[in-house]
Amino acid sequence: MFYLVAFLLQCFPLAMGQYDICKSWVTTDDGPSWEFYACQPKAMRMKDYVTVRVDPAGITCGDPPERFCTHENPYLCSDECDASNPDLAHPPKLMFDSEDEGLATYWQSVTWRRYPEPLLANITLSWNKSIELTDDIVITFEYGRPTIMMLEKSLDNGRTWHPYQYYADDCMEAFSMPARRVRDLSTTSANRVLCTEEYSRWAGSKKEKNVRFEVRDRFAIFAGPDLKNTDNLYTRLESAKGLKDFFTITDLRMRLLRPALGGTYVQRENLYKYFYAVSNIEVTGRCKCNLHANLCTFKEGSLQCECEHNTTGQDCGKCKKNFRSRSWRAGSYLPLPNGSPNACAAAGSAFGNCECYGHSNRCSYIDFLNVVTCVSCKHNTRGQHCQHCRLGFYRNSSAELDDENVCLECNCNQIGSMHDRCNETGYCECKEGATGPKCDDCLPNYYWRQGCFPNVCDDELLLCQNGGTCYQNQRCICPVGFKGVLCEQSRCEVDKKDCDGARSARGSLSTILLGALALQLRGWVDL
Ligand SMILES: *[C@@H]1O[C@H](CO)[C@@H](O)[C@H](O)[C@H]1NC(C)=O
Ligand SMILES: *[C@@H]1O[C@H](CO)[C@@H](O)[C@H](O)[C@H]1NC(C)=O
Ligand SMILES: *[C@@H]1O[C@H](CO)[C@@H](O)[C@H](O)[C@H]1NC(C)=O
Ligand SMILES: *[C@@H]1O[C@H](CO)[C@@H](O)[C@H](O)[C@H]1NC(C)=O
Ligand SMILES: *[C@@H]1O[C@H](CO)[C@@H](O)[C@H](O)[C@H]1NC(C)=O
Ligand SMILES: [Ca+2]
Repeated sequence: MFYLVAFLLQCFPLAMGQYDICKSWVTTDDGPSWEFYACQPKAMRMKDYVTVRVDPAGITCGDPPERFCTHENPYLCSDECDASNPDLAHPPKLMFDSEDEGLATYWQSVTWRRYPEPLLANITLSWNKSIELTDDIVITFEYGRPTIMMLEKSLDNGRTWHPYQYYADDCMEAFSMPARRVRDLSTTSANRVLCTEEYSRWAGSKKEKNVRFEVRDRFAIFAGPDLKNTDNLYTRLESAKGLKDFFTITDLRMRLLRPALGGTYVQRENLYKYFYAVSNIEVTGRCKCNLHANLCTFKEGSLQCECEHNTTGQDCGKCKKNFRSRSWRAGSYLPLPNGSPNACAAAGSAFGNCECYGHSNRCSYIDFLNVVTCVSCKHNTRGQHCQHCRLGFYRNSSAELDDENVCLECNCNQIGSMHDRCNETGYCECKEGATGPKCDDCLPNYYWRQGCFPNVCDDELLLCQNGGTCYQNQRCICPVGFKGVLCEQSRCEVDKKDCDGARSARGSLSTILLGALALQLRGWVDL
C-alpha cells in the first residue's frame, strides 16, 4: 500500500483534487439539480496502452544470433542475443513490461558491426488517442545512453512529425544547436524545442541510465519548484498560446542516431560493445478529453474518453446529436477552482429558444423587429437560425441541418457560368453554349476554348469544302488555292494572280500538312 501511495505522489502531482468531477447533484432555492464542472481523467502509465514499432526491419538483435560485450569489460563478451530462444531474445515488448523481480528486461539492437555506416534505429510509440503529458518521459538504457538521439512527436496519429527534443554529447557538432537546459527556460520559452547534453555524456553505463524529456521542469516554470502553484500552471495552460498543445501527443518517436561509446572514440577492433538496449519507457499522462470527461477507458484496442456534458467523440471533441444549439467548445480550467464546463445544450433550450443549429454561439435581440436572431453564423450558413446557406453555397440534402458540412460550395465554372450562385441541387446558371451542373461542359455543336463557342465546322452539317479538313471544330484547314470559312472560295476567282501558283501546288500533300501543323502550333500558342 505504501508503495502505491508513493507511486501516486510521485507520478501524479497534478491529479489530486482538481477538476476530478464533471457534475454534482446540488440543492438550490429552486430545488435539486445538476451542477457541471470542467473535468479531466486521472494520469495513467501510458506504456500499458501503447503499440510499438521498431525500424528498420532487422534492427532487433538475435537473427542471426550475436554475442555482445560491455564497455566496462570489453574483453568479457559472453552475453548472447538469440531471437529463437525466449531466454536470450530481446524483443521490443520488453521496453514496456513490468520488472517485478528487479531484473532488467530489455529490447536490444544488433551491434555496430557495420561501422562506419551509422547505426540507426527508430522506436515509434502510438496510442491512437491524444494524450496530455503530466510527468517526465523517462527512457532507461541498459549498457549506456546514446551519444546522439532525438525525440519527435506527432499530434495527428503519425501523419506529421515535429522535433520534441535533441540529445547529444556535443549539440553543436551533432545538430548545430547550442546546448541548453530546460531548467534555464523562462515563462515565455517554456515550450521551446532544445538540444541538451545532460543525458548523453558518458558516466558509466550502470550509474546513469535515464534519458528524460523534462515535463516537470517545464511545469515548474509556472508552478514553482515543488509544483504547488497549480493555479498558476492551469491559468497559463489555458491562456498561453500553444502551451497545452506542446504537452499533447498521439505518438512519440525516438530516433537513436549513435550508440554509447564508453567515453572514448570508436574502437574498430571491438564493435560488439556498441548497440542500443532499452529496458523501459515511462510515459505518464492523461487522456485529452477537452475537459469534458473524468474517465478514460481502454475499449476495442484504443483509449476513449467517457464523455459528459452531452459531448461525444474519442476526445469529446463535438456535441452529441440534438445537443448542437451552439457550437462545441472545450471546457476551460478558468475561472479557478472549478473551471467552466462549456457543456453542449439541447436544441431549443438555450438563448430563449433561439435555435442556431450549432453554427453560432451568440444570439441578438433586434428591437424594432421583435425577433431574436443568431449572430455570425459559421460553416457558410446564414439566416435568423443559421438555417440557410450563404450565397455561393447550397444545402447538402442528405446532411442534417446541424452538420458542420451542411452547406456545400457551388463551385461554378468561372468562365462557363453567369455567376457563382447555384440552385438547391447545386446547379449553376450557364452562359450560352455551356452546360453541366457546374457549366464546365459545352452543348453539342459547341466547342470549349475559354468558354463555349459555336462550331465553325464539323463532320455533319458544317463540312469543309474542296478537300479542306476541320480542325477541332474551330476552323477549316484549306488546301492551297481555296479560302473562306469552309474553304468554299477558290482563290482564282478572287485574285487571278494566285491561280498559277495554286495549280502547281494543288494536291501537294506536304503543303497541306505543313499548313495544318502551323495552325496546330498557333492553336497551342493561343490556348
Ligand atoms: C526514422 O524516422 C525518420 C522520420 O521521423 C525517417 O526520416 C528515418 O528514415 C527513419 N529511420 C529509420 C532507420 O527508419
Ligand atoms: C483508433 O481509434 C478509433 C476510435 O476509437 C477507432 O475507430 C480506430 O479503429 C482506431 N484505429 C486503430 C488503428 O486502432
Ligand atoms: C445533457 O442532456 C440531458 C438530457 O438528455 C440533460 O438531462 C443533462 O442535464 C445534459 N447535461 C448537460 C451538461 O447539459
Ligand atoms: C452530404 O452529407 C452526407 C451526410 O453527412 C455525407 O455522407 C456526404 O458525403 C455529403 N455530400 C457531400 C457532397 O459532401
Ligand atoms: C436546379 O437546376 C437543374 C438544372 O437546371 C434542374 O434540373 C433542377 O431541377 C433544379 N433544382 C431545383 C431544386 O430547382
Ligand atoms: Ca523492461
